Amino acid sequence: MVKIFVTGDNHFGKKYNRYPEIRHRLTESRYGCLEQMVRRAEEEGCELFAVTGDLFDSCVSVDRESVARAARILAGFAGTVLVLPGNHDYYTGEEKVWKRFEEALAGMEHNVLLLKEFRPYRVVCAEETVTVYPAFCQSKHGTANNLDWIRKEGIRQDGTISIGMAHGAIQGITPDLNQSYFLMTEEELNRIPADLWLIGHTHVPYPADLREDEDTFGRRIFNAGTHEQLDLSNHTEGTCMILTCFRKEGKTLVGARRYVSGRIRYLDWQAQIRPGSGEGLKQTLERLADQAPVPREDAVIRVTVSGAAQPEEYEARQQIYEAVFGGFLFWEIRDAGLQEVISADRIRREYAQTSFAARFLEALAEDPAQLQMAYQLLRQCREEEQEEKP
Ligand SMILES: [Mn+2]
Repeated sequence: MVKIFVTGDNHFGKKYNRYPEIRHRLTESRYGCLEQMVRRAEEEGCELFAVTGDLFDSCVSVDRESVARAARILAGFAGTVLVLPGNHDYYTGEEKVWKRFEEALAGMEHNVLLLKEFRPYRVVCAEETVTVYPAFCQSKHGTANNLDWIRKEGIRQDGTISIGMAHGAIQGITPDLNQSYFLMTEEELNRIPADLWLIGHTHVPYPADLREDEDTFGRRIFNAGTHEQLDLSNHTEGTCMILTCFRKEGKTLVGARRYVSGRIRYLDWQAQIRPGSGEGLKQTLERLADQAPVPREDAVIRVTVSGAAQPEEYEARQQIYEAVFGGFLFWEIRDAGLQEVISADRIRREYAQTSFAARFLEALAEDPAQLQMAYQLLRQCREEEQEEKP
């Protein structure tokens, strides 16, 4: 038996330009999670720790200390670490990031294998020997994947556990509209008789339905996803996978579990304020805030607010946002779609009682949504009229 801890798309060195105020916290958290993952892998008795590409965010812009820090954490793993270059951190021999990585490793005791040649790598574990077939990237984009050498050379039938590792999009699983990310098909992977495939590039986990408390059998292709969510558009908790491989009567069985490794979450929320629903702006937002799946200090949120709020709440909306969301790591509000509830008082204040506008609006008083729309329309007309006046 051999156990493998699988991660990928870690993107160390990501600049977080969208969040300059909390950049430090976001960067630190990615390293903290990696430390936790190494500890967890050891507790689980994993002998291999596999990184399926994009350990680093860039080939050129990750500074020496940031690279060394990741190297140090990986070097601390008791077993063997397999590092596959991805498309963000591709390898041709010239890239700064890998020079820095290897220089850092040279100064420490370690068991890190940078998979930088298209050849089988053999790793001897306690009960099994493993042969790794790396299809790493040599550029940021590629129309063809790098599986060719494995197809040509073939998988050795020598009693070892064979692990294919590749970085790129998987047809039907990763969006790759221009087919520029080393696209592979599952069928293509299945035709190569490796015991299992560890794939990187897709930031969400595949298979998506692995359990945390129980092994799932029968799958051969695994993509762990990023270890900590990267931004609002990336819908994941931040996960890794723990695989247990057994040899039984000449066959290899693989049990797979997921492990939630991420701490910081990016949450994109929508709040619709409905006058007459009995729940105002503050209450609606508080209810939303209470649904955060992680402690507030670990959540980056964006809230899009629409509908209509009572005048007092509308007036004080900025204070309400601060009071409700102040405890979050970062919050931003989009409330261009939020309006003020139109009261009869207000209509009387703004329009002469006998005017068409006032009568029109009062006729809609029973239907707040319609009234809201009509009021907005009339206000627009008035504004346009005023603009046209010289
Ligand atoms: Mn990638």
